[in-house]
Amino acid sequence: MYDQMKENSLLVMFSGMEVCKTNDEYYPFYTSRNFLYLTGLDSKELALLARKDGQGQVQETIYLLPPDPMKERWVGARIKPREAEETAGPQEISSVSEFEADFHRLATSGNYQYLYLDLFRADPLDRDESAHLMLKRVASDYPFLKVENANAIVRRLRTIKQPCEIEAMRQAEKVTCEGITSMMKASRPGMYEYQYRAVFDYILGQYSPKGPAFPSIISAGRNNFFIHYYSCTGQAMDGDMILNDVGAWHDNLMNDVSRGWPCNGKFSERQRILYECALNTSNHMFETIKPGMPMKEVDGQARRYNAELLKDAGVLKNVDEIGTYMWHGGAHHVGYDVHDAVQTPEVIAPGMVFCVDIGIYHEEWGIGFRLEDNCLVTENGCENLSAITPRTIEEIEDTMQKGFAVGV
Ligand SMILES: [Mn+2]
Repeated sequence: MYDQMKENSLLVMFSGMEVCKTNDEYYPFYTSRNFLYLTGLDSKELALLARKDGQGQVQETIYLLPPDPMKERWVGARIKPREAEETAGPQEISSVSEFEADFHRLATSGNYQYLYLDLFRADPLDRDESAHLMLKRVASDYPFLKVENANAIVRRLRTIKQPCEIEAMRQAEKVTCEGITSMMKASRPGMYEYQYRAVFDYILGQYSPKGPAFPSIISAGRNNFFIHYYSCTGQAMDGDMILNDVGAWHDNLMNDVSRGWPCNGKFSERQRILYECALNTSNHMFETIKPGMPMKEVDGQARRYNAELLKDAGVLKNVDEIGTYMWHGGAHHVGYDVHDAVQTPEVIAPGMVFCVDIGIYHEEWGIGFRLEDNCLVTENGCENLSAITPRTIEEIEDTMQKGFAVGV
């Protein structure tokens, strides 16, 4: 991080504030992923202040919430300086009550020209985060500080996963696999989408109190034609495909896996035709992806290859009309976010992890599903991190015949 910052610069990162839901209730707090990435600290209202001098020397201070026995009695213990030191390893630990005075002293010292802030917004109308509020204060009180965007630097770092992050993702894959295979085993005509979701959540609950890594998409039949469907109210009828698009996490790293299966455990002829096209396309991509390949070719090649297979199968007349059946790409990076906040690379490199997502939606036949796996790019090729979750027709049908252990 710091070697990419200019000399004579300050960096301020915030962990974030709770957002009010109603009256005195707040939404579950979610620490800024970039703060978490840099510090490993998962708690509200913390700050990191780093300063880089003219010789490139860096000093870091972490600001923690001060001890407050009465508040802690209600909502649990706050992070203690010793814990922060073990996790984040900063040179100094202080209290958030000191942050303003410390920043003022550094900003007016004459030693610093630049201030790095994490200024991402997904939408121009999004509410101000702590960094945006700070930007306004800096513009009025310290106009001589030139503001730089720390977000761009952290995105570049997050593009390549570290070995410990890849290991955490492997652990998450095991949990997701168990969650999906349990849904397959529980599956039967008449089951409601929310019952499938309850099975998935039950399994994840055996491994962590945090639940799914992102809102699960689980649908049946024609609901599979809503790409991001969350209501989970529908019922699977005999002959319907089930679609899931779900993920678990481990140490804040997550995965994103989709499978499709017939709710009655047996692929129909038409389901088989379409599923084989998706599977063979996915297999082709895992044989093809390697360092040096342009990133946009992942979706591009998958589309062209699948179009040829669908044409050979007699489903598609003209390969140019593949958009009738393939409604989305799916080569998004995954990591600390399900759509990971990386700098989308031009070219694939070792250590990247992104989804290979082949979706086929045939409205006339009433069959829609996607096959989404997590691709880790290696030195010479790639590895399918989610290969353990049943993906061939035989594997899925065998898994479904094994029946289910949880009482639903
Ligand atoms: Mn997905």
